[in-house]
Amino acid sequence: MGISVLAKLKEEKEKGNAVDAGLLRGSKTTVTRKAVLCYLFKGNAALLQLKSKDKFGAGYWNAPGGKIEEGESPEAAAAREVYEETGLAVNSLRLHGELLFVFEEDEEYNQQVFVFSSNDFSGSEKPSEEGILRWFDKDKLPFNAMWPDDKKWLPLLLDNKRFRGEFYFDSYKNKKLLRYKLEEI
Ligand code: 6OG
Repeated sequence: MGISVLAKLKEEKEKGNAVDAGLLRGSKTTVTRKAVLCYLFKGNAALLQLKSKDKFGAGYWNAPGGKIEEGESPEAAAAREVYEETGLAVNSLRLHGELLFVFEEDEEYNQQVFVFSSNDFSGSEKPSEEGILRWFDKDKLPFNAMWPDDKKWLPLLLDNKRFRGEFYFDSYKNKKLLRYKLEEI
């Protein structure tokens, strides 16, 4: 690795844009996007959203979430996104872990995602333009219509565990999961 690349990575890291990618043996992956996901649970049900056309992950069921804004904490972003996308106000959140998603052919989509859950919220849900909402039985989640990484780590979240993971896809268009690393913490 040339010195200029190292210098650039150091600069990125100082700006908070580079994250350790252990699967690539200590190399750094530049991540400019930081986002959150927040699973809401009511008894045995989980609230998912069918991402609308033109949204990131369109056609997939996913938890409410989205990008962290400048100067915002992951917790604040999770509460804001849940409110904007569901109309529900979360009173408390549990942080389960951090996931790194890498799209090898589309670096601009690489993102670090903080994953939360909550069973402590109020209000009544209403959909947004991000997508329609539906409560699913925790044991009947629509994994065939969800991001391919979800079936790897979501069982840990459902088990109330904490974890860290890295998932490598070919491209945003293909969404083929090439390899991954996942550990409980
Ligand atoms: P917006 O661009 O919509 O934020 N996200 C993923 N979620 C899952 N389950 N799997 C992935 O594997 C994901 N990559 C990103 C994080 C993007 C939203 O999509 C989530 C954010 O909630 C690749 O603002």
